[in-house]
Amino acid sequence: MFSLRDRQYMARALQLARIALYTTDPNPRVGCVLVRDGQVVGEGYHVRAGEPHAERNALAAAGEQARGATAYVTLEPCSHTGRTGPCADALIEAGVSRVVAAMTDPNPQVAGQGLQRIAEAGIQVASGLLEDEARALNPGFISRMTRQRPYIRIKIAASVDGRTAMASGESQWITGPAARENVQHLRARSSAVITGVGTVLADRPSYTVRPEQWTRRPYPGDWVRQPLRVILDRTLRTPPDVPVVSAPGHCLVVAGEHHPGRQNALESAGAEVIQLPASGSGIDLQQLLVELNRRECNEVLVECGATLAGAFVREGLFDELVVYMAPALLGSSARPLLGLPQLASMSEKVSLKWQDVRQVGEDLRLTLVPA
Ligand code: AOF
Ligand code: ZN
Repeated sequence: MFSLRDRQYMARALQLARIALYTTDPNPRVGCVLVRDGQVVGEGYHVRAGEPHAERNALAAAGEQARGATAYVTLEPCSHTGRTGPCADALIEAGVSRVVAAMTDPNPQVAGQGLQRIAEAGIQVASGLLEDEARALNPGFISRMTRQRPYIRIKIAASVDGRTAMASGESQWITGPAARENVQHLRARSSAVITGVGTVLADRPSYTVRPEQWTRRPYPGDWVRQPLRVILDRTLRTPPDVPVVSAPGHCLVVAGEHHPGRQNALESAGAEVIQLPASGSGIDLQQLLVELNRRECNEVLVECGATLAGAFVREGLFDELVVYMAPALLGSSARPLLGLPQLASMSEKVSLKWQDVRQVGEDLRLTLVPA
């Protein structure tokens, strides 16, 4: 059904989609290539929500040459009128003769109807070319559309003996500058960064994206949003003057109890404070994900200490574990990778699968997914 040429053009469309990795949120990353008589006549990608979709950008570039062309799109053309009109109609009007999609759109407002409408107009359609690659581009969007929750990535920096902090809590600079810059890229693609108040107090992190400091800056610095910063803080202990509150972007403090005075102080400092159900062990993570789904969060990055990270893992609420491993030993009194104290027998172990291993500067980056 697909030729080698088809694959090459779809690979190019995927490459185009990737240019806007950090900007389309909450929309998916999508690329489009228009080819006529073996010539690329138009290319496009979606840049930001509210702006034209990939297909319209490609059609604008191709002009009249779109007539009779094949459109390669990394996501099924939309059939609904959201912030913009349906791309399916735009392709039909432009007179393309064939549409090849990498995957159908998991958005229930589209879900096959875009390709169906195009086929009904007498245009050849096909779907599923380089589908795995296309899905990997939008894990968060797909998760939100199909599971009504964000894609959860947990990031941990550890020594080779699996320790994340000294017994005192001292934890900064386990990994080197290249690993830390790599984390910046994970943040940049995330809708939200989640942390716990313990980490906020101990490390005073800002959790911002700082492209001006990147040595590898793939796209212009203004092509970056600040992810929503979420602090889980059951008893509302976050001091109003910490960097995570005052830094550029939006900070959401999630409390489990009502403390009007502290809430006012945080709100005056620019944070938003909400209350969610909580137990002694912390904020109800399921409810947190409901809230983040409501806020259209696609990918979320959990950057916190072992206790909170352990809670996400214990509840099975994670899709990816990214461990930056430094060539150092912190010793047996240092803190563990994850707080999972209740595991007692081999049968209770959390099984994972290796997805990727690579060296980043002096450190290793291990990417694991649930088995
Ligand atoms: C496409 N091409 O490039 C993108 C699509 O609010 P809107 O109008 O921007 O619509 C957003 C929805 O459109 C989004 O949820 C997804 O279903 C689809 N995104 N579709 O044909 C694109 N970005
Ligand atoms: Zn569209």
